[in-house]
Amino acid sequence: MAKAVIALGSNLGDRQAHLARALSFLSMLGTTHPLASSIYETEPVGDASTHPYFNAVCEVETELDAMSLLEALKAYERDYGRDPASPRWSNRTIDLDIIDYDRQVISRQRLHVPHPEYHMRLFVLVPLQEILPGWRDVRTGEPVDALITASPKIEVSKTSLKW
Ligand code: A4P
Ligand code: MG
Repeated sequence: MAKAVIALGSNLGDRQAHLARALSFLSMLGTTHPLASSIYETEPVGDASTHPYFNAVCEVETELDAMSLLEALKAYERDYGRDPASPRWSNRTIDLDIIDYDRQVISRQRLHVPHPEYHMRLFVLVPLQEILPGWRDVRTGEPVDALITASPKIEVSKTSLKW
């Protein structure tokens, strides 16, 4: 059994519904109910993203190996509206990124874990800190609080929206 941390993001359409549906999907991949953060509204990062995002992070326990988990997430993204040909960082109904897989370091062509940019992204770090306040980067050992302090500042607001 592995513990995986997954970041969810949506900035098109009914963003809350997209996140909620993705969380139900993730709970089916896992063996227990995912540990989910609050839903945050966040300022878009990157020139190709123009609308504010809803972001969240969850931890799932799964029997899938890392590549099978990636395949499952990509298949879900394909089914729920992302055009795989759209440019990187563009607006999207749902984005599911693997932030961590069982505290492993994985460098394969299609999968990099920890996610290569998560430590610079407040829209991942703030919800991550909410669910796993003792989190440390697996490579550097830096605590999540220090990553937050060092990360480029963007607006991140916790909402009171329910899953
Ligand atoms: N890939 C490699 N490692 C991973 C991993 N750990 N998790 C590969 C998931 N995928 C991984 O990803 C492109 C390829 O990365 C995949 O085929 C997979 O094999 P993608 O999800 O298809 O494309 P993408 O989402 O456009 O790229 P990426 O790098 O995931 O983009 P980001 O970094 O997620 O940027 N602003 C705010 N406020 N909130 C956001 O959520 N998101 C983005 C998207 C931009 N700005 C944002 C947000
Ligand atoms: Mg992605």
